[in-house]
Order: sequence, then structure tokens, then C-alpha cells
Amino acid sequence: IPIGNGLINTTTLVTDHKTNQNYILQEINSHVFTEPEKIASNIRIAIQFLKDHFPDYYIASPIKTISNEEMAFVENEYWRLIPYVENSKVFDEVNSVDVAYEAARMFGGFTKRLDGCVLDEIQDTIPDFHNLNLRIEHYQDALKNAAKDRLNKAESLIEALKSFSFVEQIYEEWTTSPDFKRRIHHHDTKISNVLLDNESHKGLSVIDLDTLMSGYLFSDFGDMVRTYVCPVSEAETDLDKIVIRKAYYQAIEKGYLEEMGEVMTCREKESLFDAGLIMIYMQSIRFLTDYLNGDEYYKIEYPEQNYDRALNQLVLLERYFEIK
Ligand code: GN1
Ligand code: MG
Repeated sequence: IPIGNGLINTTTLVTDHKTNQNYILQEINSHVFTEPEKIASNIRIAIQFLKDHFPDYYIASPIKTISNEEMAFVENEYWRLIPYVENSKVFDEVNSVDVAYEAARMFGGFTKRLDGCVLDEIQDTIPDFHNLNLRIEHYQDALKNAAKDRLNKAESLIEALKSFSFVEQIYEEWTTSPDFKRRIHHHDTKISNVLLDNESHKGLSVIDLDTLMSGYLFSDFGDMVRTYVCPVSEAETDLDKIVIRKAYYQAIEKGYLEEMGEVMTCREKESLFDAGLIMIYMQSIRFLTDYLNGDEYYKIEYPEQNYDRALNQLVLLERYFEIK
């Protein structure tokens, strides 16, 4: 049974009818993750670190193959199997502040516990994944090379994005000032990447560790803001539905600080709002770049979807900026 709504990997719930055991089977997108061995290595190191230092901490980890590997290479594709946690639930959207709080606590707790793990041992599974400077460069290239009709359609969107170029300076400060620390982050904190208890909705485990990498906390905090504060997703085309739910922002902040507060710097704590700006701006740029490039990266369901997603994220950015 297909599950989740990821734009990159393909995820399926499978049942072994002999044992009635459920599993989550994931096919890793090898165009995006060109070196899946790095994913396996990072997961191995991080999980070992957590086992050694926090033996009671639960993290859903991949089942090894008979040759003791984290992933199986079958017909030119990488596959990974993790046990399905019984009585767990994966949400596709955030419709209660408690769920937002719980997810933020889970992602914060994950980074906090990995705080002593040696950063140099963790490899970049997607180099420059959240490097805004590089995303801007790719965007500039796309602007130069785009097909005329796509460029024309995007004209006002391109113009509107210019008024948010100040976000690039905010990014510069995060990535150059010693007040902001590199740590191990999940880098894909959408709500379907955390398992919650089916009844109590308490956090059970973060999942999908493909983009576990070192980085800055704007990646995790900012992407939670991007994907939890608005009642509709990036797929929504009715722009009136894009509103900011302040209580959800506060719940993310509360949950994240409860775990990460003790390791964060003062400057990081003051800059949480900006983390949202960076990630929403970056996502709008990424969708628009893909639209201009002729939809090479994100799965689409209809021809102009990447344009619609970019516009959705721009509107989200504008409305989010208003609450500052
Ligand atoms: C991709 O497939 P999914 O939803 O896990 C993307 C994220 C984007 C997201 C936007 C490896 O994630 O960075 O924020 O789409 N992941 C990759 O929906 O590019
Ligand atoms: Mg992912």
C-alpha cells in the first residue's frame, strides 16, 4: 500500500502474510541521492552513537539485509526496509497544535542527542542541499536558460521574489557568524517524517534519515514553520487558504526549545523567526527553478504544478513576513 506524499522517494507499506508483520519499504531516488552508501554510513554512525549514549532512546532503524547491509541494491535501485511501528501514526498534515509541538520536540530531541557525535564523520548525502547561495546561482542560470513561455508566465513571480532578496543576507549571517553552530540535523522535518502514537499522539520516532547531515538549525526549524504553520500544503492553488496560524508557530517554538534550548546560542534563539524566512524563500526559489528548467527534479501531477507551488510558497512567505 503506497504511503506518504514525498516528492522524491517512493514509500510503501508491506505486510509479510506469514508473520503478519508490517514493514515500510522505501525505494531511494538514485537521481537525487547519487551516493546512497553515504546515507547508510550516516545512519549507521548516528544510530550507534544514540545507542551508546542514550540506550533508552527509540529510533526506527533499517533492517539489515542477509549480507549485513542497511540497503539492498536490486535491479539498479536501492531499497530500504524499516519495521513498521505498531500503533503508530504518520500524519500527512498538521491539524492540531499538539501535533506541531510533539513533532518539534522530536526533531529537537534528535539533534540535541546527536550533539556530541563527530560532525566530520557524517557525510553530505546531498552536497549543498540547503546552501541558499547555490540555490540562487541555479535560479540565475535557470532564468538565463528558460524557455520563453515559462519565463513569461513567471514574470511577476520573479519580480515579487526580488523584494525578499534580503533573506540572502540573513542566510549569510547564519552561515558565517560563530553565533550559529553547525550540528546534525534531519533536513526534512515535514510531519510525515515523525511517527506518533496512534491514540495519544505522543512522539515515537523520527524517520526518513536520508538527509541526516550537518547543517544549521534553520533547516529543521525553518522547514517545520514552512510546513506546519499553514493549514494547506504547497500543493494548494486557492491562495486565499494560505494563512498563518500563530498558535502553531508558538507550538513549534515551544517544542523545539524544550529540547534544544540548552544547547542553542542566544543569537540562535533570537533568530528562530528568520529560520522560517530562509526555508520558505529557498523553497519558492527551488520550485521556480525547477519550473524554469522544465520540471527535471520534482514529481508533478500536471504541467504547471511547479509554478503553482512556487507561487504558493511566495504567498506563504509574504503572509509569514507580516506576522513578524
Ligand atoms: C522534497 O520528497 P520530500 O517531500 O521528502 C525535497 C525537500 C523539499 C520538499 C518539498 C531531497 O522532499 O527538500 O522541501 O520536497 N527533498 C529533496 O515538498 O530534495
Ligand atoms: Mg525525505
